[in-house]
Amino acid sequence: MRLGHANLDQMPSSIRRPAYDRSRVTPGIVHLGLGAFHRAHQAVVIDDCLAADSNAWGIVGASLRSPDTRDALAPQDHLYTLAVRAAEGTEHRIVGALLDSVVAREKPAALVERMADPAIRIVSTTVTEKGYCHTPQSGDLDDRHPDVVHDLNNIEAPRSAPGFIVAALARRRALSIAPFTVLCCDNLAANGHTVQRIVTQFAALRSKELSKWIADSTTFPCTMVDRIVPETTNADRDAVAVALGMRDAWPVMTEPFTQWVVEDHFAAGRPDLAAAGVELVSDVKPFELMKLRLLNASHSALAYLGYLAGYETIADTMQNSHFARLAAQVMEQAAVTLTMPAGTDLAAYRASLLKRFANPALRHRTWQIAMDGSQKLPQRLLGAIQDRLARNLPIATHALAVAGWMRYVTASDEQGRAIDVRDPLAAELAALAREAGPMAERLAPAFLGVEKIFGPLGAEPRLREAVIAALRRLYAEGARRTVETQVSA
Ligand code: CS2
Repeated sequence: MRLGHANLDQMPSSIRRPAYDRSRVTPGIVHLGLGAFHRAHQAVVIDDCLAADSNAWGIVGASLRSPDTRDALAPQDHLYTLAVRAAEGTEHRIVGALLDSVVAREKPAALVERMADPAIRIVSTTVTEKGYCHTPQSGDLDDRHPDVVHDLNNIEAPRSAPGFIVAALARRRALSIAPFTVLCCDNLAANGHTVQRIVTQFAALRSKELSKWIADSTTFPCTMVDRIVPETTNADRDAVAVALGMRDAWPVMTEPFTQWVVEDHFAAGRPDLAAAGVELVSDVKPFELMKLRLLNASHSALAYLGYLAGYETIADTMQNSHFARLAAQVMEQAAVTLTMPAGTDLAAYRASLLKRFANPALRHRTWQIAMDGSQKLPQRLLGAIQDRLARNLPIATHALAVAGWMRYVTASDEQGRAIDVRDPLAAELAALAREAGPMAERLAPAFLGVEKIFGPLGAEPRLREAVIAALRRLYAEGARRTVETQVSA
């Protein structure tokens, strides 16, 4: 039996189901990037909103490239399972907020059309860091990005997220339809402002008037989104089938913790997010930086060094007390670079992160987090390094994480086996690594010279020295011994 509307009452009564009449829900949100993260985070909040509030905020999800999610969810009425995993056990819930899905590559014009529908008042995004076609270091649109070049010449049938947003806003403007709010839910620094800059820069390449209209009438609230969502495996699918008594082709796995902090700045209304536990604030930036520099930075440090040390998951890596201490140190050292609103308890936040990372029920692979490092390093590690250097504070811990990334993207592990490096700059980085050879003195400066990632910081002698020292140890002793000797447990 397959999960679907008609079978909802056949599953065990302990499983929570949509507490509202789905047939009365209408779409109010188009979401770009229909991955597991969206389905375990924003869509669950919207599911709560639909139960508590109006029927007008259902979600139409768009996958920009792959048809896989649509193919899995369409035959089950876009219902799916959220499996919340803790050491004590798993709770299952069926989420109903997703009403329909579109594969952008198949029918780009149809997606633009949907986004231009006056009923759509929010377009939210989780397209990962690289999906914004920008230079992470500067936050500007990369106007030579192949998708941007394509979209500027084919605005009726775009490919990229900024292309779809600009095409749909242009259409709304032409039809005198008020714009939607653009709600970025990716881990970019100042994500709303950054996406606003990217979108208005993109629009300006088509028309100055359009760009001005967007700048004047659309809003791009910043958001801090947080929930750990490992990739779903076939073993997860089997476990969910046992719990439900029926198959779900694409359930999503997550942890109990969830947090969404949003700037309350919506151009065309919003659901009652506060009723669903969202924190609405006037300035998200401090929370975003806190999350990027504490959670995501230490996650990346554990991912690169943990992978090199032979650990498959974050929880496995955390079992080694030296690696757990390394994560704690990255957090402590980043914390002093933050200015938080009064009442923020950073020590409690750090402690909760360490507990979340150690959750043995989540199999979050180091390899998954290691992806796209070139797009992640600036906001996770480099900003904190810059701030610490400005205060003459030591940077050895952060430099070790950066060196771990360098060692990882050479694409050859400590046993000489190939690493499947997924990164838009993978080929460029591998070529630099080949040219430099396995020598810290050559490799570190070559990587630090990649302007798109490091910018002017790459020329900073104190960073260069610290990264060379760390990379030398990684080559000489391996990641495990380096962490075990450099970081006391
Ligand atoms: C992770 C994040 O994959 C990664 O890079 O650091 O996806 C992380 O799990 C989330 O941001 C947690 O909210």
